[in-house]
Amino acid sequence: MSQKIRIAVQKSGRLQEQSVKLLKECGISFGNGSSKLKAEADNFPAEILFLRDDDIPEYIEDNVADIGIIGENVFLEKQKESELVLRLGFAKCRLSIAVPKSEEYQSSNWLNGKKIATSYPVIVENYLSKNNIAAEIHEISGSVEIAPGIGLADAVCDIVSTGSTLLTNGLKEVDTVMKSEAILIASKSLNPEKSALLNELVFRVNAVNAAKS
Ligand code: PRT
Ligand code: ZN
Repeated sequence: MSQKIRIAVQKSGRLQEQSVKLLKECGISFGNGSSKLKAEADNFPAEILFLRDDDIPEYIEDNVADIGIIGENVFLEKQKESELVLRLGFAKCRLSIAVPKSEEYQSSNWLNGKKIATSYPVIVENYLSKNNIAAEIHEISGSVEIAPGIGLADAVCDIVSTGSTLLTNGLKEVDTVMKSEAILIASKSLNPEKSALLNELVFRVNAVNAAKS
């Protein structure tokens, strides 16, 4: 019985275009799924699933998808059963602590007793315990950067790319919690046939990336 590997990519958002482009550069051709949930590849035993990035780790853990492309930040936050196979070099950003510009921030001790707004409570919790800081985490799902301005929190921990969003909201970046980029993740329980397909894909991605550099 020949199997198809199920590859999860973001349905829409910052990872979508480059994830699809990478698969196509690997010679996997399929119809674009902006309105669909899945697409069959014509020339590779694969099915592409279009999902919200946050859901991808869970779909892999639940064996609905076999492999997927997500940001390393989401991979670390979700703590699901899957493994990091390859860093892909796009969607580079960092998860950083930012505080109001006027604050005199010397070290992470400043955060003691403070309230931090974030969409990444697990990662922030680890950062706080690693640095021996007792702070309150306030989880919000979007527009984190406005939290200090409206009195919801003293600091934020959010994704930063150019830094202009922080700047417009009167915040300054004071510490990098982690660096992130798009990564390929895979289920830890692929059968031999799917493992072979993953190896083939990794081989092609490496060839594509080597040709670019
Ligand atoms: O709908 P879905 O849940 O699938 O998407 P999403 O809205 O959760 O994610 P999306 O598409 O915004 O981002 C997907 C992934 O791209 C993230 O998990 C990161 O790994 C990565 N990435 C890279 C970024 C950025 N760059 C980025 N700049 N994710 C978010 N941002 C945000 C940032 O939070 C800030 O508010 O973009 C804003 C602008 O950033 P500045 O610093 O350039 O101003
Ligand atoms: Zn998301």
